[in-house]
Amino acid sequence: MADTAPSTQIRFSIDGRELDAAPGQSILEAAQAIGIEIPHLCHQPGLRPDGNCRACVVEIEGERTLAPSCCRAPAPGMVVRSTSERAQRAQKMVLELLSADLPAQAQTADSEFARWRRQLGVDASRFDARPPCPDDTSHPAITVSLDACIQCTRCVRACREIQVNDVIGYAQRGAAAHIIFDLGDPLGRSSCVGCGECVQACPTDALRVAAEPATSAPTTQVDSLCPYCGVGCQLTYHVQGEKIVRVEGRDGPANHARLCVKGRFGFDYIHHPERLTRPLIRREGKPKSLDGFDPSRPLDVFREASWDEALALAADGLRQIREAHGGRSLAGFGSAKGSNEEAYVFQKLVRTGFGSNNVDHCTRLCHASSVAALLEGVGSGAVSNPVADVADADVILIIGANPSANHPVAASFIKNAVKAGKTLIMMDPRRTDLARHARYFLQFRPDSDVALLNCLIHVIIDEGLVDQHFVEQRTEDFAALREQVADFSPERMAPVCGIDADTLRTVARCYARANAAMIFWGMGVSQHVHGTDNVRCLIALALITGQIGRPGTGLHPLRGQNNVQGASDAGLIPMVLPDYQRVDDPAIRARFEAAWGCALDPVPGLTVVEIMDAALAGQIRGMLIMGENPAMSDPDLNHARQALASLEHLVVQDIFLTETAAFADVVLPASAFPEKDGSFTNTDRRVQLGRAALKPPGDARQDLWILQQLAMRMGCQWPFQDTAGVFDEMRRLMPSIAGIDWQRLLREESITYPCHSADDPGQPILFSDDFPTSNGRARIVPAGLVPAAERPDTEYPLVLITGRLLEHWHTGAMTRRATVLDALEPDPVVMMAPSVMAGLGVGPGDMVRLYSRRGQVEAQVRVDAGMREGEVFLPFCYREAAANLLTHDALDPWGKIPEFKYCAVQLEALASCAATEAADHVR
Ligand SMILES: Nc1nc2c(c(=O)[nH]1)N[C@H]1C(S)=C(S)[C@@H](COP(=O)(O)OP(=O)(O)OC[C@H]3O[C@@H](n4cnc5c(=O)[nH]c(N)nc54)[C@H](O)[C@@H]3O)O[C@H]1N2
Ligand SMILES: Nc1nc2c(c(=O)[nH]1)N[C@H]1C(S)=C(S)[C@@H](COP(=O)(O)OP(=O)(O)OC[C@H]3O[C@@H](n4cnc5c(=O)[nH]c(N)nc54)[C@H](O)[C@@H]3O)O[C@H]1N2
Ligand SMILES: [Mo]
Repeated sequence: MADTAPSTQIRFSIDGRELDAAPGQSILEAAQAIGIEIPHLCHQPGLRPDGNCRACVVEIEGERTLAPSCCRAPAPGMVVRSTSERAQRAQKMVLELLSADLPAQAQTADSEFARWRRQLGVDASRFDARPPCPDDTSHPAITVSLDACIQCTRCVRACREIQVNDVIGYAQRGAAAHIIFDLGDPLGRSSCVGCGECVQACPTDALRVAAEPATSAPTTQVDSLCPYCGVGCQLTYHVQGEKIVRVEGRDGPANHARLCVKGRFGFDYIHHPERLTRPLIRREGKPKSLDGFDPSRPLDVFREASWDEALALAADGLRQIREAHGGRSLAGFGSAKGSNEEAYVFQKLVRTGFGSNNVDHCTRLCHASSVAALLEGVGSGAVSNPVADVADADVILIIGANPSANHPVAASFIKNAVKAGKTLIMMDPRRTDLARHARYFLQFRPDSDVALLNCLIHVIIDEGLVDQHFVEQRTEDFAALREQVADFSPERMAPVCGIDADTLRTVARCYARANAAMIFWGMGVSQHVHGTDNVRCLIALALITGQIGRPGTGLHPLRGQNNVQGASDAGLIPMVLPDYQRVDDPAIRARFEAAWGCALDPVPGLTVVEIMDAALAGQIRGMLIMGENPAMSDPDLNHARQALASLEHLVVQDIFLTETAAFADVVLPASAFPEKDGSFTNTDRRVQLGRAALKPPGDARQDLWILQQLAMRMGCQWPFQDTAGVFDEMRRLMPSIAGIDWQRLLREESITYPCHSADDPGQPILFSDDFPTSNGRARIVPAGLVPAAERPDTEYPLVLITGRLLEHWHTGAMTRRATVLDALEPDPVVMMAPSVMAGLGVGPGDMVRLYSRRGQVEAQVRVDAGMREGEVFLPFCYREAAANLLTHDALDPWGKIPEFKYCAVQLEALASCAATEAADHVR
């Protein structure tokens, strides 16, 4: 060993053993690396060493005092003793002193602290205890027992330095010192976002999971992933009997053991009493409607059936329509919450069993415009660089995204980067949490992205900040861009986008001059009738400045669902087969026809909103919808629900009786995320493994099994034995994952594609040499100004922005059935600026009615100083106030994405509505 150790290693000895420490390693860490455990409490891997508890003291030869090994660096030749009598006496004394204050339950708990006490043989303490203090149970997820706190400050560092939420602080001095939340508030009334990083850090259970059962029954641990967003956090489920009792972050490449409130506390939806456990068939004569529909009373509308009966009915209905009207009269919505294998099998079922390309999924409502612009510009629709690259960036630009709420763990790495000195630029009509970390926050007018971005491009060209070499060598059509943006001077654009000319210049320079600058964007960019144009501008910005193809640069559309990247890759898209291979390319089609043994429809299929329109027009007659809830998530719901109701035959495969299931003829109860094995692809293009921790409840079945049963009954003969078998077929047809096989995935847990061969480590950063376009160059596509489809007017004077809340997932199907999440955000709210409230004469908590030309909803007012005047924000997760009753289905012509982020509404205080109604009544 000694010969091979690099010279930078520091050789020393501990407890008689020679060892090498890497530069920067503490004595404690070096000892741990060779299996010597020194007691420690305030030290936690990943947290800055603090050295406050002194449980880890060791004796160093030649030194008079003991040294804390967690923050002491070894020196060459140092002789350290961690188990000498003197060191151990001190370690034990620390534990005994700390034990004195602990309440009884903390003495016996299975905490890290209790384990150290047992290990060192410290039982009862000889010292006087502090007077006990009552638990703080104000937070639905986390219980605080301050008397079990040993002031190790791990929670403070976890909250401030890891998650950068700055909720936990340290108050007073000496014996009175204690942790506080905000200014000494109860946790439940503080600004805590419930990420639970403090719970994971606490060694004494002073901060603990509120709902965790006190029983000491054995738990099994299953390594898996988070089922919510595209960040792709790795986690471990702790299972007791048939229940998940706790979730812990795992050290995955995308999360490094961090989680957010949903990933940590939002998993008990799977145990909700409304879980579907038996196949359901609509009762004769029950109207397809949401009026009076109650998901807790399925038998009002449906009757239970055996799998045989339900599957036969489901498949027969579809087959009859296919036989009578052709494959193009059927359509399927697959799921971005399912695995890659499920998505692949779903699109194969539609393409070979239904007989058309009418297969789509929520990507259409999400980043369809981004993907359209990216494929056109750089030849690949996925991100160019992973989130983790923020550590290599100098400038981070975020536009139209709210990562603190929607990609919270990614947001924590962005905040870490800002703390490390990187410059954050944020652009959004709404000031969201992350904006307080931004050097430049541009609260511009919604709908004016092209004006804003073209202006930045104008400044960059005007001031000679273009990367000429990059533009000449790697791109085409720069001249057209120069011409297009000539009129977009800061002075002309300032009034259009609401940002002053100086700021526009400063920000353009900041981005262009950075050594490495990275762009993230979200739905605020993509969900517009000019979504594709918005993204064209972002691509142009990166291309003309050469901010792409290197670490810390590039384009990152933050992907939403946990597997929207993978579902798209697997072919849940009407124009392309798996791996974005066009269905209208005869050579590609021939390849798939040979592999699948049947003829394929050469015509690209319809998209989500087009399918709804076609259903209403009688052209689409039958549908299979798996793991999507369009009766809540589609725009203009009155129209979409009418379309669903008009289908001759609708099969819904879900885990709950959703609003969409209310229109179903057959409902098939499926497996939830923690009940299945499968691969999932995160926003960074990392393919990762989800593992089953539980069996589906009752008679619910695996999604993959259900899809294959339907396929078989529609005449498909498939050879799949298991999930791995499906993946194997996928990799043979998808060049970008050809190098990933199931065994490798099991071994490595996370592999980034493109990965072409078994020895390809995967490519996290794309485009370093060329672009995957026909000539290897990126195409610069200029964009002009296109207004939103429905602008405010005197009748509907306000702009409605729809979006998300941290605690809820989309249509609420899962999170409103998760105890903690629903307790945190139980009621429909609409956010608005104080001035809008004053204008209406309403206060926080008052009810208002929102109207658009298409529908109306009622919600509670929430004051949001981050909103601009003239705009209101409504989350779309509440079925009793479904935001999409108000939105409209105007589409972006390229991405076919609806304009969820902009329509015109009117607001009325409900008290005054009531008064008007009463007056009407009297008349
Ligand atoms: N908690 C939670 N997390 C989620 C989800 C969830 O439902 N809940 N969903 C997941 C999914 S699928 C997705 S796609 C992502 C979405 O994540 P985000 O893209 O962050 O989502 P949104 O909240 O819809 O919108 C982002 C921002 O767009 C801004 N915006 C509105 N109009 C405009 C405009 O004209 N221009 C610009 N530039 N910005 C505008 C809004 O003010 C808002 O801050 O989140 C994922 N993560
Ligand atoms: N107004 C407005 N509307 C929007 C948006 C917006 O910003 N504003 N955003 C749009 C965007 S970006 C998106 S991505 C869409 C999302 O729209 P959807 O995908 O329709 O919304 P989810 O609520 O995520 O639906 C997921 C469904 O899958 C079910 N499910 C969960 N896990 C499983 C599983 O393992 N198996 C099966 N079979 N089912 C499962 C859930 O119960 C739920 O019914 O919404 C879009 N709609
Ligand atoms: Mo999304």
